[in-house]
Amino acid sequence: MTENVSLPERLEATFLTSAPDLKRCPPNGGAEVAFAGRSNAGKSSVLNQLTGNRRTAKVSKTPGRTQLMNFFDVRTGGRMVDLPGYGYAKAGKEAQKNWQNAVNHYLSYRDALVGIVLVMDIRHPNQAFDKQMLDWASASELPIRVLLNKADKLSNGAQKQELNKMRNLYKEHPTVSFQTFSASRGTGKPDLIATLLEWLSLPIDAEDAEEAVPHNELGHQP
Ligand SMILES: Nc1nc2c(ncn2[C@@H]2O[C@H](COP(=O)(O)OP(=O)(O)OP(=O)(O)O)[C@@H](O)[C@H]2O)c(=O)[nH]1
Ligand SMILES: [Mg+2]
Repeated sequence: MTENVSLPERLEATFLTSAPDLKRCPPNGGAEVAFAGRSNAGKSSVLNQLTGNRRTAKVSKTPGRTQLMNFFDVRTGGRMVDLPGYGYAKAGKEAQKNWQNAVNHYLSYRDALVGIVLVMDIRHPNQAFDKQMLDWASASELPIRVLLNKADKLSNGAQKQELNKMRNLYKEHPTVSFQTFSASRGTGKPDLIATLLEWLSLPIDAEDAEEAVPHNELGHQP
């Protein structure tokens, strides 16, 4: 964990805008951290816990609630972006494909993106989408913090076991880090806030990079 005496207890953030695809995203306005993960893993809940405001991002018992990319301005600088969840089966195939493409494009081409918070349910970690995301982020050398969320659902011992298992699986991936988290209780929040503040103060790619060239494109398997 990062030692920081002046670590804030929360990251104040306000809703900026929603976008259905990359070209309708707001102009770059500082470093962005994206919150990704399977539908219902708790992305929106994590954001609300971080900001200390239950109404920052919508939370639902119905998976697939977040269907647009939602941008939030962090008061101290930079932005957080709540992405639509992967694998929401009840949405029409076409709708699902469209927003998955939008997310893949955003992740592959957004110059302002400096890091990803990948939210998993600690009881079902490392599913197909999670693996793809971790491999892609490693290949792109993009820092990625995995939250093993809903840790409150497991005993301390079982939490540690899952954490060690995941760390072990990805020990060859230097840009990937793991922590347990509980969006309901706030467990793991200081660690995440320290990481986010570090990422959000990173300089973003020069804006003269007119044609953004990704290291590779997410979702396009050879
Ligand atoms: N027990 C527990 N429940 C949680 C936690 N985080 C989220 N939940 C619950 O999980 C459900 C889904 O949470 P959301 O934050 O809406 O999940 P999401 O990943 O944003 O879902 P989509 O918007 O569909 O992609 C809600 O019922 C939350 O209350 C947690 O840490 N512990
Ligand atoms: Mg959501």
